[in-house]
Amino acid sequence: MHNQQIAEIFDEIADMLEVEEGEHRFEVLAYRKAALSLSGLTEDVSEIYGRLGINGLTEIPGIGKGLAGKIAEFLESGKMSKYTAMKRKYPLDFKNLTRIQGMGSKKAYRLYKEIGIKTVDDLKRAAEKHMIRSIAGFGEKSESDILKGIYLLQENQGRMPLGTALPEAQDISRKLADSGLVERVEIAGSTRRMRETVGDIDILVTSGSPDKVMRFVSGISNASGIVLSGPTKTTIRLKIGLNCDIRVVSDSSFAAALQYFTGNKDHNVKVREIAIKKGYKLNEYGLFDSRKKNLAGKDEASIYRKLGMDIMPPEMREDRGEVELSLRHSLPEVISLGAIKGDMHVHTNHSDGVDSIADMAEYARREGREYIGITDHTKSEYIAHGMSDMQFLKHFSEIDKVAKSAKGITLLKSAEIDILKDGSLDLKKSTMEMMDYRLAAVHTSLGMARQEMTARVVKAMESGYVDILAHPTGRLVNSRKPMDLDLERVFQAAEDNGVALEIDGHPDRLDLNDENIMKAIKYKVMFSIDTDAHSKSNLSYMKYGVSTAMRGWLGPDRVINALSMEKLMKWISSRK
Ligand code: DGT
Ligand code: CA
Ligand code: CA
Repeated sequence: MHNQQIAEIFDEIADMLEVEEGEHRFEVLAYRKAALSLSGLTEDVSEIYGRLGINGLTEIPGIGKGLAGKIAEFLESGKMSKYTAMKRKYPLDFKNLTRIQGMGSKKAYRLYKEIGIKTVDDLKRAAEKHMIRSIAGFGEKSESDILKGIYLLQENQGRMPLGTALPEAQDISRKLADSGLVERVEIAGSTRRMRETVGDIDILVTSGSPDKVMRFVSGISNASGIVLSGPTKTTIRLKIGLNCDIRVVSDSSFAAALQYFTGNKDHNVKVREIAIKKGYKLNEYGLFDSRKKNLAGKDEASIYRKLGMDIMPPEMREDRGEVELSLRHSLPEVISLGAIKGDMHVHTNHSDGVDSIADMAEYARREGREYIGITDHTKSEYIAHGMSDMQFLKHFSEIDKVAKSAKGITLLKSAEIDILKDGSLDLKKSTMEMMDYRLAAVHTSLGMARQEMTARVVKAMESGYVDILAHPTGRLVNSRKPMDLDLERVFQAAEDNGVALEIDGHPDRLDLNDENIMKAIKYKVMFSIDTDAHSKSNLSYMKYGVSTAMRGWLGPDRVINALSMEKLMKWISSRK
């Protein structure tokens, strides 16, 4: 996939433009939007370009003629001259430096000018030697924050966010399926379990000619090298910076191999013990009885069945009690993608999204949604072009206008209201009363102390003007720790005030995460599983939210956007 690569280059150009004299505000924004749009795209830009040329590229939201030319240049030559030229002037690793919490491109550049810091390693060494605190504008606290941010990044090093790993795994699977060399292809491992980060991708195939499959994957364009190559297993190094194991298994072993390589390991160990107790042997080749006959059958379900168990979705296979419950046939029912009817968190080009209200509505309908709530930012989020009360009035009439002509989908008026430092909300009550429902979130002063931060969030929830608390902890996968919050108090406040907790399905967020969902379920609270989409293609992020909910064992009866439109409206008015 070139999309991610080009998106990263565009983001880095935006970083560099940001530190330029005179700030190229609109250019920066254009590059950021383009990066966002590319990273959410399901089809590889090289395929679009191959089929439709430059004109095809300009059809991508956020990509005009100029940027299309740059993409084409990169696809043709592997280089982008603008990037190369700017990089000469700014030889810093902006991409990784700006991943450190609180480190923007301007700060990074200042450190480069002052003491020549180019990489995260340089910065770490300098901070450990206390060289940062004496630089104007930094100080002791920011030095220790920088170090904390670096340690957090390094803890997760080597694990890739699911939002990058899954599209890559799907791309490789599709290429295998199209190769004509394989019969069955399945993604396994942590990617199939939809864990929020992935250590390596695992793919299983069946094939009559394993040697050809091994040769095929060695030459695949996703690979930057071969780590290991055997007759039935190849490990390739991917350009995105992750390994991928591709295994060829026989058709009669496929079900057992899929069960085995899906894991996780602790789940497997328990399932194998159950097999042993029944006098069987379970491994990646099959489920064998005492006469070595393979009983595994065609699919995983038949393996679990023969062991006296109910099958559970891969998302639940983490040895958190699912094996024991499955043996007693008392697994809880969990939400599934098919049960989702609406999306309560959607941005448009009225704030920091890429696409229009009408386009978002049309795409949401194609994704199978019956209703969506438009939740653009409020004025305090000025970087995201948040709107004032006045602007919201116009915005609402715009939504109403689109709603009239939109077919097969209902549009709801809402906003992602900023919870300000003192816990008050960023809009007038009269504006909030015009909405169908209200979603609120913390976006600023994320470093507040625990007591203060908890009081801030709880105060907002008690206002009577918050229906959904969006991305409750504020964490970002692999790059930002959750806010310091007393979550038990927040969950209690959600129960007391009838506020739904969001499971933000944006793969950078996944917030609440699986563990917090398990804790929150113990309270009488409802949940809202949303995409937080900033472009049409982001509307497909629902799968990440739903899988996170499944990993947290959330039942469909607890999800407001699994309700019909009428029941949702009842829920909203019941809490007014
Ligand atoms: P990752 O790659 O760290 O994100 O996590 P996984 O779960 O994909 O782990 P990986 O790639 O090492 O192995 C894939 C699956 O293979 C794992 O989930 C369970 C299975 N597996 C690996 N090693 C063992 C083992 O020693 N015993 C058993 N029973 N299963 C194993
Ligand atoms: Ca793996
Ligand atoms: Ca593996």
